[in-house]
Amino acid sequence: MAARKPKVIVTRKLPDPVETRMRELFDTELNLTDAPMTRAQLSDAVGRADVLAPTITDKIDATLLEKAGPKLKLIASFGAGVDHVDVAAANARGITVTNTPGVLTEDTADLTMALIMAVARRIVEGANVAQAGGFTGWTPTWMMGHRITGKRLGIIGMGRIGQAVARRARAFGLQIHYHNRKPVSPRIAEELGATYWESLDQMLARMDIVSVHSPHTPATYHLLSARRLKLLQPHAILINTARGEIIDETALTELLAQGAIGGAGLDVFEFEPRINPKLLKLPNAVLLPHMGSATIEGRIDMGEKVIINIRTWMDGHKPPDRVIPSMM
Ligand code: 8YV
Repeated sequence: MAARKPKVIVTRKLPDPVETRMRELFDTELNLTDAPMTRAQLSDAVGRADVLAPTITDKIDATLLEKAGPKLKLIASFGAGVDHVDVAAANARGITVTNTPGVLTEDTADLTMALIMAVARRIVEGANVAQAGGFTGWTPTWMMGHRITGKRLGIIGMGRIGQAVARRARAFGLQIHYHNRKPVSPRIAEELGATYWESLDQMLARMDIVSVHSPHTPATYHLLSARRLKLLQPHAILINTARGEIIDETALTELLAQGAIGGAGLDVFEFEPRINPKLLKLPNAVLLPHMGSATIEGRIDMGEKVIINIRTWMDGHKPPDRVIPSMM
């Protein structure tokens, strides 16, 4: 890498300390308005930058990458998921792709537990009543939800976040089950008291709560299809803080409306930011606007990782968080 500072184009507004440091280290162009870049602006950016620092709201597909200039060598994405980047197409052009794993694990796991509690204990419904001045006095049978302790939690995808959820859930007295491409190590399985299910279908039919923690890849698109969703027990609660595309949202909405599934806690949506209008009206669905990693600490740590990846590349080394297509 030449001594000059690389041109880094950041597509969205990042936390101030991250942006300031990026300006110190690189020839950084910031997005001061925070409006998502249009396709034309993204094309221009990939044409001019040495490094693009995008987020989930930027679709970096093969067609866009055809506009990449010869200088573009690194896409340092701000976020763990990389389903918005065609990593294979980037790699084919000699462009390295990095992400920010690890630093949003605990925050996402916390939000997952919050959604489990919110759905099972009807927290949003209750808060809405109280805040609207509708609390007219305690009654023995009003606002009853379901006990968490002693129930079975089925985790789909036992990577970092799945395991962080399992640790928390165990402390809440939940029995941990999981489906993953392969079992976790015996040490982790023992620590979590986790039961492995090779067959997702078998696991789904037995769980009280199911939580999704896989990446979105062609293999996990609609992993929870209409057929699989119908395997859930009528009292089951489905949680998704991973990616909306993993669940057939239309089928889920229908099944929730029919009472064939007990409830859902969703932080992500299939056609984000659009949410199925029918889903918006369901009292047994708690919906959040993709907030899994939205802590000040987490977002600064994510920015730090972006900086470390760019800096390492700039110094002629392999960035630590390279995304290898076979790992996805
Ligand atoms: C990020 C996420 O905030 O990291 C991820 O995969 O889903 C979010 O929590 C988002 O991706 C930022 O680009």
